[in-house]
Amino acid sequence: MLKNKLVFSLISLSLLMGSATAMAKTVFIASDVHPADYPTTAAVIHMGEKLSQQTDGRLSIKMYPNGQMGDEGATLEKTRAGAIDVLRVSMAPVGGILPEVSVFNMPFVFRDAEHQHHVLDGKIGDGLAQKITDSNLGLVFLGWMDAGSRSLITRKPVTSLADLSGVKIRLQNNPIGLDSFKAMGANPVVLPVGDVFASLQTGVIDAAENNEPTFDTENYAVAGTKYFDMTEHFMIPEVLAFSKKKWNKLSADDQALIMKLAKEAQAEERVLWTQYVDKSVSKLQSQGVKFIKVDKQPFVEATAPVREKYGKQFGSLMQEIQDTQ
Ligand code: BDP
Repeated sequence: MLKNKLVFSLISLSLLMGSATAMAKTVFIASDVHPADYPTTAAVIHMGEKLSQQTDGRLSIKMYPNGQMGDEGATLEKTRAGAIDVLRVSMAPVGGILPEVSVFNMPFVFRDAEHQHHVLDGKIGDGLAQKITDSNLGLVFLGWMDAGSRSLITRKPVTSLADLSGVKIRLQNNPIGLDSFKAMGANPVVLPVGDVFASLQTGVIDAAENNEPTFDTENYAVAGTKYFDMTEHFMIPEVLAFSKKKWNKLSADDQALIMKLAKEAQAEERVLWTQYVDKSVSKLQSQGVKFIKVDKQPFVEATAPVREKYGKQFGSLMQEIQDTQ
């Protein structure tokens, strides 16, 4: 009788412990300013699904899209502080805080997407990734994501520097970006991406600059900017990062798994990106947006002093990027 009782309590104890371990679930909080179907967000959501499958639900990712956790400046701070675990953010604000990794924010630094991929996938990309992780930013670099190239989003067509003169244009928070637009004769204003639509509508700004997907999802055509003037002045990659505070508490196996899945998310996002650009271009065209071919040469020349001024702080990196085939 006593023996039976003992066996019974041992069984219930182990059941209890079993369920206690099963309940030790960790949900990582992820943030993106873009909607859930945007390439960056979709790739991280899928990464979370795979993480959950591969750990039997022990680890998972809960995505807060649409800037629910704040604008990029705020989410960067929250990730540094450990309140957000997984952050997808533009390299522009990252370079704003950590100037030594800001080389990718330089105007006309990449020739095209293929050139950019070769740089990111090679030793230059790896070196900057390592610098982000090793810095006091409080981030662990997980991967790069595509954001294509940025062009002008205007009310009137812009094909020359004269057309851009004095135009109040919204920029991300990065000194290289601001100096580039000053050098091109515009009047740049820093605003979070979420404030651009209202600022266009109320006339606080005349113009924006971005890639086709953000032009589409942020609804700038509805706010009256119907021209996409294809200067392709910036090609700023996206960064996927983990909060160092949380990262340091994970086991080496979990870190390795997250790293592996992040690399898969990076590759997946590249595919999603090209598809989404096509979809956005069709949608923008149906909204009456005109895509304007621009002779880039005058814009390249106007921004030469910016490459000169900031280039020095990156040592030989500018040259190494140009030399990358
Ligand atoms: C988009 C980037 C996003 C930035 C936004 C911006 O994907 O990370 O917040 O531009 O202009 O292309 O702020």
